Amino acid sequence: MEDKQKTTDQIMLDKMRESKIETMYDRYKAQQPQCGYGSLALCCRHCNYGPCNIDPFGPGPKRGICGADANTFAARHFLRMSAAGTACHSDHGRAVAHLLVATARGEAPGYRIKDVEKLKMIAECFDIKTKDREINEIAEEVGEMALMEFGKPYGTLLFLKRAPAARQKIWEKLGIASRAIDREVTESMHRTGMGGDQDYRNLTKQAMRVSLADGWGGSMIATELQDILFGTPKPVQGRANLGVLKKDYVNIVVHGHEPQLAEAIVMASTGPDIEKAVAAVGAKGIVIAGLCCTANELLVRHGIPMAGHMTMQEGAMATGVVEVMVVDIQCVMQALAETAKHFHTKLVTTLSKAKISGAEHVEFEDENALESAKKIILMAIGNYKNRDKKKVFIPDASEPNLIAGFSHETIKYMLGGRFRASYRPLNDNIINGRIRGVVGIAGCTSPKAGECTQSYVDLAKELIANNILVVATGCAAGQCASGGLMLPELKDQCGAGLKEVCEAVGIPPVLHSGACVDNSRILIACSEMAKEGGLGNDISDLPVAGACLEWMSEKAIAIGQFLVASGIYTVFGMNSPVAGAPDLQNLLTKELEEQVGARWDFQQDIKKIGKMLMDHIEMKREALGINV
Ligand code: NFS
Ligand code: SF4
Repeated sequence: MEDKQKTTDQIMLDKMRESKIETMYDRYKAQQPQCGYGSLALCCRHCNYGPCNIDPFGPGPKRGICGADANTFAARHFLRMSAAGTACHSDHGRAVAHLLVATARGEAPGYRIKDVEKLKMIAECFDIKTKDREINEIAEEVGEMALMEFGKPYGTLLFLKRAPAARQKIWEKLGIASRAIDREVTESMHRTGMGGDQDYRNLTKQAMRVSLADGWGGSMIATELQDILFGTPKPVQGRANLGVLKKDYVNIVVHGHEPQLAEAIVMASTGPDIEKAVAAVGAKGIVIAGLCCTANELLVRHGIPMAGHMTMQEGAMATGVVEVMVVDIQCVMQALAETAKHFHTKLVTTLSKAKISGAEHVEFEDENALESAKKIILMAIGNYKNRDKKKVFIPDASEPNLIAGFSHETIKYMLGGRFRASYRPLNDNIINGRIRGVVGIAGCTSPKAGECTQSYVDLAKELIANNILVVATGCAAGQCASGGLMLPELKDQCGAGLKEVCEAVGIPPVLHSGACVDNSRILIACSEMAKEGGLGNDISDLPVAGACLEWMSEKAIAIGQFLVASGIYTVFGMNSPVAGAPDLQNLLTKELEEQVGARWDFQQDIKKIGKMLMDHIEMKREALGINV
């Protein structure tokens, strides 16, 4: 294959192989064959009687030492994954709430309230008075109220009220309306311990309740409070690919998830002293680029370039031009410490809750964020001289320009017009069939799916060609961004109806809506579409669906489960997380439909997923009587 046809990550991977630098693909190979019990969720080590295994096929044991069966094994595992995913997004949300309070109190130098309108809207959601009050006073109360959502002893989460009334009734009837976020996570751990909850249906209900505490709790708090602090995303131009890193510049790559770190790095990267320091080392300037969800956060709010998604992190370092890779938490591979040894790159951790052996640590707190950020920037500038020019290799692939920044507010505004922003026009375009439906693609990239795949790009292309609007988040969005899919010109690859809408409104057919916590934006968009009328009265009536092709993180499971519990049919690629428990698999992929009006599907062959999503959308259209 000519280099030109190869993706940047493939070019980089080839180069790393040539340079004998180990990658995740090597380690993936070394892990083969992966444990069959684990792959089927038939391994339990929740107590020291174990580890226990269940033999799915042969004459071996069908129960653990305590008597737990395959469904219990898999359901406990599934619930723990949901709880862990919820904990990740929610602990992130908590950090943002703390920052909002600190900012309001003037204790977080550099940060400020950027979106007052959203602050007031969230205050109203929380029943906080806004009239005749100082902005900072409102912000402090909003932050504190958000913090209470984690541990309040009574009642259910306040954001659940943002769902359509019909949806709220379903949650109440099933007893899955989430209570305090920490309570749901703790209870999930409690129930999955040895001798706890041992009914797979009951365990799966808790998986819904804890995941709803993610989507409508921790993730939504993260998204909304970040918008208040850093601005609600609006369409913005950006660039993506390893090509955003520049030879003659000091390159700082920000990797991880919580945008407060990246925002501080951006704030601290300008000013006369920094310029002087850069000039003194002979560099032309500073490039800040993002990786993983930090990249998504920076891209949708500021148009700051994205170096890549999950499976590109080692490759980004192997360009040899990264002076500092600064990380916070989640999806940061320990392998980076080893990759860094081949280069002059410094790997810098910033949170006391996430250190990596071999990395340098610069502690990052709300109160000293700017100072720490400056220290890291000066460290990068100082490290520029240590770069080994012989090792520099930036894949010469194009770096597509793109448009990102489609919050649900923006989608509403762009489609609905300046004066009466609403989802009416989107609903109308769905009803008249120009747009068949909407698919949210979310989640990770994985070596299990193949080497440097373009699976999300292929899926998005298939969907838009069939007049389905695509909303992307997380690493799925990252892959679509580097695949050049977020350009208005892409309308030419759309079906006629979607093309017409994209042309009239000036949006690309694949909308970048942010990081994984921003899947909460999809929940709000769907709620508003349902409330707008004409497409039923609940999220489960809408011709919409969700897909994650290459899931990796426990966070992806929590997302899938809250999408389903919110009424959105969701397909995951590769292996089912509960494959060894046929009854549980049946519950997730069939029975849940009766409970929550939506279900999971798992499909090994990711090429088949496009058709599954489209069939679902047509089925919903038919039920609505709009099969035009
Ligand atoms: Ni989502 Fe973001 Fe990417 Fe997967 Fe990891 S970065 S929070 S978990 S790998 S999409
Ligand atoms: Fe085995 Fe039961 Fe203990 Fe799990 S909880 S390790 S199945 S005895």
